[in-house]
Amino acid sequence: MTGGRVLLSVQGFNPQRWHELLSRSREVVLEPDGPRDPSIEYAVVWKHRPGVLAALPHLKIIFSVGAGVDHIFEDPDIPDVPIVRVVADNLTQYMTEYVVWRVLDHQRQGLTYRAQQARRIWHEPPQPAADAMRVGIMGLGTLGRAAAKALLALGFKLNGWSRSLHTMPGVETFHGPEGLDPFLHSTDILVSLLPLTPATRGIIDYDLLGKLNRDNPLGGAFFINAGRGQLQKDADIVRALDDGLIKEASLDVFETEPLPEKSPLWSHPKVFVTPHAAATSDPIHLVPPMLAQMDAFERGEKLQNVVDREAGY
Ligand code: NDP
Ligand code: OXD
Repeated sequence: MTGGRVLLSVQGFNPQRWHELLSRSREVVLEPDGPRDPSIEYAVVWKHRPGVLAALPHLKIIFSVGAGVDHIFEDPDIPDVPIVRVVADNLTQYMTEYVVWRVLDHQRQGLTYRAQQARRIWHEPPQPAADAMRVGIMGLGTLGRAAAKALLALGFKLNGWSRSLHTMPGVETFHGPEGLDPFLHSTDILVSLLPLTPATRGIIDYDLLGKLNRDNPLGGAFFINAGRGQLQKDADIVRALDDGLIKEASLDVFETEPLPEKSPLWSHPKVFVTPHAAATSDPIHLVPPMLAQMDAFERGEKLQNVVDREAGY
C-alpha cells in the first residue's frame, strides 16, 4: 500500500465499516502511533478527539464524515490544512426525501390524522393544495437547492434565504440579514438547512418563529429543522408551539444530542422527532470519493468541496 496513512477519528458511532472501506487502498489507524506520528497525512473525522489533529506534523487534509463541519471547529486547535466536507448525490437524495416527507406530512395534516385515528375519529379537515402554501428554505446550498427543486415539482411555492445572492427558477430568493424578515413574513412552512457557524448559532428563536406567516389556509406556520440543533433554541420552539406562533414542528436535530429524556419535545403532541437521521452518511457512497481525492491530491490536482474556514462552512 502506498501513500500517506489515514487517521479515522470518530465518536458516536461504530467506525468499523468506514475502516474496512478506507483500508481497501490506505493504511488506516484509529489512534496515532505516539504523540507526533509523522506517518499520518489524512484525517477522516466526526467529533474527533480535540487536540489529536494539531499533534500530527505531516497532516495534509482533514475530511469530514458529514456535510456539516461544525464538529471540527469545536476543536480550537485545528491545523491549517484544507478541510473537505461531504457533497454526495446519495446524501442529497436522503435529505430531499426527508424534507419532502416532512413538508407533505404537515401540509396533508398527518399529525392531525394520527391523533384522530388514535381516537377512532372519521373526519376530513379542509385540505389546501400544495400551491396554497409557501415553503421557505433557510440555506440555499447543496441540500437546500435540491429540496427546493423537489418541492417545486410538487407544486409548492418556494422562498430561499442564503448568505449571498442566489437566483433559482421558481424560487423567490432573499439574502443576508436584511433579507431575513421579508423571507420569514412570506413563509408558511420554514425549513432550516443552514450550517452551524458563529453567524447562525441560535438564530431560530421565539422572535424569529413569530415572524412566520400564519394567515394561510392551514391557519398556522410550521417549522422543520434538519440543519443543526444549535441553530435553534429548543425551549423557544416549545413556547412558540404552545403560544400558537407555530402549529407543528418536525425536528431532526436538537441543542443536545441525543435528545435528553426529560426534554418536553419528546412528548409534545405537535412535534415529530427523528434522531439526527435525515441524511445519514453512508460509507459505501462516501469513502470512494474521499479515497479518490487523496489520490488526486497526491497527483497535484485541486481538491473539491473545500470548506471556507472564515465563513465556517
Ligand atoms: P452548503 O454549504 O452547500 O449550504 C449552506 C447554505 O447556507 C448556503 O446557501 C449558505 O449561503 C447558507 N448560509 C450559511 N451561512 C449563512 C448565514 N449566516 N446567513 C444566511 N445563509 C447562510 O451546505 P449543505 O447544503 O451541504 O448542508 C447544510 C447543512 O445541513 C450542513 O451544514 C449540516 O449542518 C446539515 N446536515 C444535516 C444532516 C442531517 O442528517 N440532519 C445531514 C447533512 C447535512 P451561501 O449560498 O450564500 O453560501
Ligand atoms: C452531516 C450530518 O452533517 O449527518 O452530514 O449531520
